[in-house]
Amino acid sequence: MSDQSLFPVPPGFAGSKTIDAAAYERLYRRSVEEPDAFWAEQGKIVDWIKPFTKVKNTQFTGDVSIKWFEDGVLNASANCIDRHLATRGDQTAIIWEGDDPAQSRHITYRELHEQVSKLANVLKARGVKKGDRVTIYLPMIPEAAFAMLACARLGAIHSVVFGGFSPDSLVGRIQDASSTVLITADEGVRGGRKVPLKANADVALKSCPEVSTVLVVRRTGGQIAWDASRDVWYHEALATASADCPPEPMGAEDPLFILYTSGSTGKPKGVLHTTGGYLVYAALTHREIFDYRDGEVYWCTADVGWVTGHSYILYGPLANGATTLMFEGVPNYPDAARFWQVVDKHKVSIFYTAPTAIRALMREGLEPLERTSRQSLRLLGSVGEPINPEAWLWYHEHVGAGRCPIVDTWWQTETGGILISPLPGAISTKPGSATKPFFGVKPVIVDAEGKELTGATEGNLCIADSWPGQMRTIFRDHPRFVETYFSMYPARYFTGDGCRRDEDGYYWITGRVDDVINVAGHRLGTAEIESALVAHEMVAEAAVVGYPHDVKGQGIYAYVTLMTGVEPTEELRKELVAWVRREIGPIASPDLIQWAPGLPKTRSGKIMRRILRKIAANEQGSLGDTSTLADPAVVDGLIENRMNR
Ligand code: 6R9
Repeated sequence: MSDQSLFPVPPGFAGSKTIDAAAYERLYRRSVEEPDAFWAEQGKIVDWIKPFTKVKNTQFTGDVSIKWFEDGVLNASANCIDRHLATRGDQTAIIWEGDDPAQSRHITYRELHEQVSKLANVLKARGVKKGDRVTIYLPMIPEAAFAMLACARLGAIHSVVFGGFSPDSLVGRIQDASSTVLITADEGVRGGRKVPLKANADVALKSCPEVSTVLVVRRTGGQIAWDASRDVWYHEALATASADCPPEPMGAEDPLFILYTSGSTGKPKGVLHTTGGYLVYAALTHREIFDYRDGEVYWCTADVGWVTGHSYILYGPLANGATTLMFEGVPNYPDAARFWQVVDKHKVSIFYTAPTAIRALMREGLEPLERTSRQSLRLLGSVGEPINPEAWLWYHEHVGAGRCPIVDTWWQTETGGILISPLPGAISTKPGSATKPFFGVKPVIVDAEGKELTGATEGNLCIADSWPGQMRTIFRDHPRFVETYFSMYPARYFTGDGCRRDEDGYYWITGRVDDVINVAGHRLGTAEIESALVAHEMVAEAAVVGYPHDVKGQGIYAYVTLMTGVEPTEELRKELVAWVRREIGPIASPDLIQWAPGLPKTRSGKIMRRILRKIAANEQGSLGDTSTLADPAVVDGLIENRMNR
């Protein structure tokens, strides 16, 4: 897919704001030239108990210090709930759609206020106060949102652990945060199957004696073990709690949450976000990038266990008084039409999902889409990994019927909110490009030595200056924060991603730079080759890694998942090699192609290339930690059929 395919704003897309390309450029220039003036204005998107007088106080050198709106005082829960009560108390804040299509719930802002206040009082009675850490290990049920907001109301720091994580992973996160309270559920439900959350928590808590309270939400009523000295039913505790709980006044730089994320080395890092800057940034990006309009239903399919769920299911939408949909289930249950049925059922206008889900649904063909109308959709979003043009086009043509702009949003747990994305209505898009930086964001592309590259170029993506949503530190490990993000390229935040900027100034994220391979002296993005492979009509998904090659330094090893029903043959293997040669050039021809019925993925859908690299290098003896995989059994099959023996 070349840079030539430019998709203008669809004619039917009426933006509420008449921002066009020129207005974007003008506003953008001002935002980076006068950050103090720009953010002083934008900071008003939230309500302050005590307004800030200082705006930006950040330093990317030395000990690295990042402060925004530092003398302002606010409360995130009050911004997401209380301030909407007068005008939209009876409006739905959260639509909950169960795993079972027969179950859904509407929660108004008034009900949200009551639930959150009661829970906050329960936590308070259990000794939780400002600055304490509370670990949340819940499925996608409204109580997850209540729990996060209840912590925010008290000024306690929430640490949400994705419900798919193992007991071991939970132990590490509880211990690192030294939480004394855990909020969980008896069981979760996903795709018709039960997830034994309480049983997992029981195993984990054997190693966490400091946890003195476990609040248990009854989701399924399934059999669970009970420790009366520690376990408390959520519904019983709330039954007697007062619904009056004034929000704690928080300094802008007081922590809001910790979220653990994996790096390329070591144990997961506790990414710390603070209150003021994070909330301003989440709210502003949600309003501008998703073009949110009053009364619309907005649906982000992420799990609240990931940053996307924090910023774009919860904080951004609720700060803006939106109706946000929370989905307990999976895209293919009861069948592959589920997403589109939910869109029709709740009249979703804005739909935000991940490329991996789009590719999985593409495999199923058009029939599931044809059973639904999707007339309510106005805007589509993508996040989590580079979207290959094939998936982008399918999303655009079939899901959105050519009517809806796509916002391909690039960002990270560390960035708190979206940094590079189209503003819908303002900019023509290109399939596979996240397009241009958001206001206040200064991307720079550098070479391996840190030299800034200008014009159309390719290199490592850094950000030259701070934005309000930036993480402030790694919890209890500031030296690791400085080392991980600011030591490689001094005075710049290093994203870990590779990036290309084309002649129109559009940014194309090429994948993590640790995925870059060097083949016979040519640098190649594995994402580029994957994109070429999946452009073939018989290929559903592909993952490409480098492996040691005697002559070329590195060879290209491709794991290919075929469309359902396609037979893997020697002939097809040759055809795919020729296909990639044709799409990119001879230097990109895969040396080895392995048929992969499935790829090892994290539970958030990211392909674990580290494992694929080991198998390709014939180093399967040292695979390292595979506990975060969605389906560890996939790996055994890949090892058995590896090509590089
Ligand atoms: C929000 C989120 C961050 C990494 C990031 C990059 C990849 C995310 C992307 C994208 C290309 C996009 N990534 N969005 N790559 N285009 N639109 O996913 O956070 O889980 O921390 O992952 O995901 O490689 O560095 P996180």
